[in-house]
Amino acid sequence: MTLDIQKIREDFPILQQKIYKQPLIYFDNAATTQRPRQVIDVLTRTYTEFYGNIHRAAHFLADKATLAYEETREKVRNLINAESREQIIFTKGTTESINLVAYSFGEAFIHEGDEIIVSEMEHHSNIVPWQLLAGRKGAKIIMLPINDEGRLEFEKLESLISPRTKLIAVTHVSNVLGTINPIKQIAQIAHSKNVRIFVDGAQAAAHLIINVQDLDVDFYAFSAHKMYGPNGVGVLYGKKELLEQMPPYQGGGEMISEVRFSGTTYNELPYKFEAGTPNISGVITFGAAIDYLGNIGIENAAAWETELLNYATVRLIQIAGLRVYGTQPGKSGVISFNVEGVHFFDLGTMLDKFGIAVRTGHHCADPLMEHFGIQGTVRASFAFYNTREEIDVFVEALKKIISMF
Ligand code: C6P
Repeated sequence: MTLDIQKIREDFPILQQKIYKQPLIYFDNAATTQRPRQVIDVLTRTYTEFYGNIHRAAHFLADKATLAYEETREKVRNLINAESREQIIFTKGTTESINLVAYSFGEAFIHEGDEIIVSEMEHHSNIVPWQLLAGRKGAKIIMLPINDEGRLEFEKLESLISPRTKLIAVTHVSNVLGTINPIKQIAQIAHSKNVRIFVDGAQAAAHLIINVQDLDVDFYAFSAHKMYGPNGVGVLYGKKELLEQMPPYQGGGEMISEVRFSGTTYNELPYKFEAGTPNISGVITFGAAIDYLGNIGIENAAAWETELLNYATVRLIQIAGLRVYGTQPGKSGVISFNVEGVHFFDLGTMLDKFGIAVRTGHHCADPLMEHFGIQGTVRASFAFYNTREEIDVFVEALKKIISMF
């Protein structure tokens, strides 16, 4: 299906404005996407029509809110083809999902001398929680390297796995390079050695069709705000046999079965991992974002984003002194680059004056920057509401800025 991009853009109020008197060009979608009216409306309706605390009260509003909250859980289950709704845990984002697993899986399964393999292209969120765990338990982090194309050297994986390896933590899509990792193959290798696999899907969930059963991953995490949904909502999927063996991450309301001073028993899945009042309006609104994305069609969105990526790449590499990082064929709609003689921060700041939003810096991926011997890059990341014309404006603005240096 060909998307009617102009019509789609009308759904996004924020895209209609001017920044410094220029039409906004929003190329920072890997950081966070914008929200369509259909999603914003549900947030408003939640607060104006059916807001109450979930799973607790006997009244109409609480019932309605509970129903809507649990409906989103079912939508997420369906979106990633999880076996059951008990395996869908709401968190506040990918980062919290990773910390939950690092703490709770770590408590149950990681012991002194154990090893955790983490790839070199990870976001800090998928490095630091494992380092904290390693520090607590006396475990070791082993790095799975990348090559200069920005591809994971996953053929080295087998030789890195030792009898002490317990888990591999890897991103599905790199937020800097756009590289899409062969998760299914990595999971096969891991499982053949009795190792578990955690996948950071923050940059994948809005761009790839995720089927956790087919990928056969043990854990999968993502954030709603990168999927045209609200911020402050994330998902953790986990295999049931593991989630059942893992202790709670946080204590509080809702995660208990019975509390006595002599001892407490815990609630069933997924509530065991959802302590306290969650982001009720956010989760309900996330349901609307999943519907919206479903109507667009993730494969349609991805096809258009790939067209934009290819178009931008062809135009950008013609600029003298411009180097693109991450050149793996078939990558996702993210393009990171530097221009010789111009600092990435200056490029980003001046692009902003043209109304163009990009991200600059290390993108929370210091080890990846170190691999390429750089401090940072400019990163343009596309969504289905971006256009070729925006890329033309972007490239021309970039050329003007470069000519000033
Ligand atoms: N990356 C970016 O500009 P949170 O913040 O919890 O929603 O997501 C963290 C995260 C984890 N993994 C990957 C691969 C990510 O890209 C991100 C978020 C944003 O690249 C903000 S730093």
